[in-house]
Amino acid sequence: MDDLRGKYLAAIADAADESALEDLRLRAVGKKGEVSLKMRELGKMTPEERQQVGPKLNALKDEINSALAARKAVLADAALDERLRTEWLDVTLPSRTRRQGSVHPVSQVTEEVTTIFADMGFAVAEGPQVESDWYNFDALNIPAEHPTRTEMDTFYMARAEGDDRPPHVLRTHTSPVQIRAMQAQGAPIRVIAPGRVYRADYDQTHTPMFHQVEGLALDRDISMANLKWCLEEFCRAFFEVDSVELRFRASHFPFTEPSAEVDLRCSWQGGQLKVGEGDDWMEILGSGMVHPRVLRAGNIDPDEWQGFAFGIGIDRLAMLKYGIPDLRAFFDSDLRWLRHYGFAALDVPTLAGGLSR
Ligand code: 2NL
Repeated sequence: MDDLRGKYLAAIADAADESALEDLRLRAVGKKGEVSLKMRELGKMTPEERQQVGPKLNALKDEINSALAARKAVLADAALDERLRTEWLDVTLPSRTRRQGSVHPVSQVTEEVTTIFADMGFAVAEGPQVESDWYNFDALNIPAEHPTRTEMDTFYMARAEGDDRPPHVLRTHTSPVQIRAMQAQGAPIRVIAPGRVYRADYDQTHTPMFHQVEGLALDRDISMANLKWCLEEFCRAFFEVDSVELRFRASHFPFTEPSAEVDLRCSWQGGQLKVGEGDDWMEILGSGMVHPRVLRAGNIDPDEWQGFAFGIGIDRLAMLKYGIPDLRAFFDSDLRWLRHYGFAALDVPTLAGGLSR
């Protein structure tokens, strides 16, 4: 027993790491360890021998276990000391030079548009980008057989196997946000809904994700005249010119009646856009008087309330105002592009302080 004690206590004191310790533990007091085997021999002894040897073996086992625990603590301390010695940090070193972030032109223009309409009393509404087909299509008087509903034009979400309900879609416009706003607030109402929209289209002038702002104003006697003033005022403020001229062209959308596409008088001299002068007309948005069926979808009585709605492409506005030639570069996340076209983070657009500088 003294040999065992001497052998294991010395080995434990010498163990270099935790795995060596575990090895020793198994060899000494593990199920088939030397001390455990000796304990099994107790069964063959006489009661007198057993009374003598048993307590000594138990004491030896306790002694070895204590030595194991003590050595383990010493090794852990040493490991921590080693980490503290090697993993240090000089907190007095100067920090990394600050990189200036920038505001994306889409965010900048969204802020500008929001600021202008907020000044006219429009609140900002938000809603989900994954919509039910009812909010995206039915509520907007877009019939089941309408071509925009096909997988050619719209991104459909997958349904679980065996789920036969109509699939959700990635919203193709922010109109569903306004349907939800009508249901939640009722009339009168003035909201704009800026945000991401999705259509299955990719070429020189289309990206599958782009940005739109829609506007909606409902009251008892809102007319096309109010729409025209609102849009003129918007264009004047947005393009930062003293006067603008708009041209309303008859058009057709399922959700408005009558409907009009709106052109802005401009000139293009040497690739430079000038708004409010010249002999060119540039289409900038679609609009109209909200269709009675769409009002009903928003739980609003069309015999009592009426109003206008419009939709503007934000990305195109950004290209026009800031002279950005290629739409696809908008979503490449190229830092050189962002530094070139981005805006200083703290230049928040305000009507009093100027929209852009
Ligand atoms: C376009 C056309 C438009 C609307 C969007 C709208 C929304 C509701 C009710 C009625 Cl809730 N209309 N939105 C109306 C007319 C045109 O967008 O060409 N946008 C770039």
